[in-house]
Amino acid sequence: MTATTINTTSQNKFEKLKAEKDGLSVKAEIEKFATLGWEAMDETDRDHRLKWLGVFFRPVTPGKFMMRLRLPNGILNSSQMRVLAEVVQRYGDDGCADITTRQNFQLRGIRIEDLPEIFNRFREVELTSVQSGMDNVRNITGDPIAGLDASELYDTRELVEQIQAMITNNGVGNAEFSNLPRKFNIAITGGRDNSVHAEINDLAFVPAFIDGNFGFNILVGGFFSAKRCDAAIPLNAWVPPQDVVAVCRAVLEVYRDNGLRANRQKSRLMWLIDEWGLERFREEVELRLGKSLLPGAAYDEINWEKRDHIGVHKQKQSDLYYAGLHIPVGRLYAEDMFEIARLAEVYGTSEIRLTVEQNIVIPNISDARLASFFTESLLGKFKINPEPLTRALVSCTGAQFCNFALIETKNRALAMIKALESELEMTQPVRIHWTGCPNSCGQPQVADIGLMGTKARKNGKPVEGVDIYMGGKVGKDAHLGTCVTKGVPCEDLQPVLQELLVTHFGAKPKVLVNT
Ligand code: SRM
Ligand code: SF4
Repeated sequence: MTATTINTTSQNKFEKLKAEKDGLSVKAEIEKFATLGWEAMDETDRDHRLKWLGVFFRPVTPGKFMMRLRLPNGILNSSQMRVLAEVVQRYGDDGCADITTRQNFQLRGIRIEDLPEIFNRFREVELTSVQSGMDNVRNITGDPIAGLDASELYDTRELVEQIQAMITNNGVGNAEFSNLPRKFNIAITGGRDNSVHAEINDLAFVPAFIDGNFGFNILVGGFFSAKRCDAAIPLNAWVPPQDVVAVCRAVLEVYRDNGLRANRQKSRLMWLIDEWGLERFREEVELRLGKSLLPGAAYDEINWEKRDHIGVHKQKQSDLYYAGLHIPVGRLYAEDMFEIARLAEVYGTSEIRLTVEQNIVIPNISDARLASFFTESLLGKFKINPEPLTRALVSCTGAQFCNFALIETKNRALAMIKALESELEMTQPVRIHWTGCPNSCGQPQVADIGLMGTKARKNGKPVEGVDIYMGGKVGKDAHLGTCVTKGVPCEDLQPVLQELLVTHFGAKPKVLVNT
């Protein structure tokens, strides 16, 4: 079955809108939409199909759209960063950018009348936002220090580029993969610390050797949704690097043509694997691939604790360093982005990388330039040695821009960390992840302490609250955390977190000295 002959007999609202008109077809209508304006255009095009171009209508801020890019392996250059900065700059206070939990950028404040020009600017610097939302493959993640890391087993950059090129037809859009049953996440890691959270992707490749040959063990079916969360499971298959793109294609074809489409709550890949069993799923992938997959290696090479890439670290190239700058909850404004672009040019090789912890890495800073780099005022705002709790803070978008949100997240997360750090002496970073609703974009299940927005009650009245998750383990032996406490009102959260940090993470109350 090809993409154009998908069986859409039992159709929900989303299957219907896709069957009526492929999401990618709005690409040809951008000039028309820009002239019509957001209020006059067709609502289905505006609220749904535009997401195939990475343009998201925001019901919370109508008329001010969000744009989600695609940055394979989280890498961009300073010219691209400047273009993104110029795009958000024109929207004044409405314009900003967020680094996402998939090593990616989202831009805010976008006006529909500016889309033709924005897409032109993107084309000039080879940026694309195509197929980054709705039933498409999301940004493909890879090691943020690929090619820099002396201990890496494989440099993931080229493979990630190739997978994106295959899926998006080199960034222009590919109707072959524009009608999946649901979203789909791919990650690939060649390092030893699983810096991409492989276990929470629908399809992931982790380093493993067979008879001394390098390749990847394949994991499948990892996902979070409001209804169900599962870590990916081994497919019991191993591929050499040169087969990774073909395996991605084969898995996507199997999922596209057989994934469950009637109930969107059950449309992610794991539900198909449940229905078929892993053996049949593997056989169907082999059929599409046109050859057998080798059995998976007995163990993979993920045997390090996860690094966060903050701070200045030696690269494998002699006399070169990379600097990881902490970006509080991933939020950047135009002036920050111009400055980051400048630093990357002055001290590095114009390259900028993003991490799944919503931070930035500037690679290739020479030994001789380090002393001068340390004097840059931007490092006062985006620190290379932040406080332990701040250092590991992650937050999803939340109520400021997301209509699914049950609570405000980013500002609350920052205020809470500040309050906790004023009360506690920490000896180690503790990964606290905030997510505004059960969709789990902020990945609370991978955190030491995960906070998921919910409606709680206090004194008989509804208030903003969180469910608390604990036990998420990343890197070696990664596994998901679980909910330990439900419905804590946000206004009562600080002492609860304080207690958890003291009891489980060695925090000590600060001795306050009267002056
Ligand atoms: Fe997400 C939907 C933001 C990573 C699971 N996610 C949304 C929407 C598009 C909802 C909406 O239309 O408002 C959010 C956009 C809000 C906004 O204005 O920013 C949104 N998701 C995000 C981001 C920006 C969170 C962040 O602050 O970093 C991340 C963008 C990643 C990217 O660059 O593509 C983001 N979302 C994730 C992740 C984490 C990951 O991929 O590692 C997950 C859990 C993993 C997974 O998908 O299996 C995630 N987002 C969801 C879901 C639940 C999916 C499901 O199967 O039910 C939804 C709801 C949906 O798709 O229907 C969702
Ligand atoms: Fe929005 Fe919920 Fe995702 Fe946060 S977790 S960005 S609130 S959908």
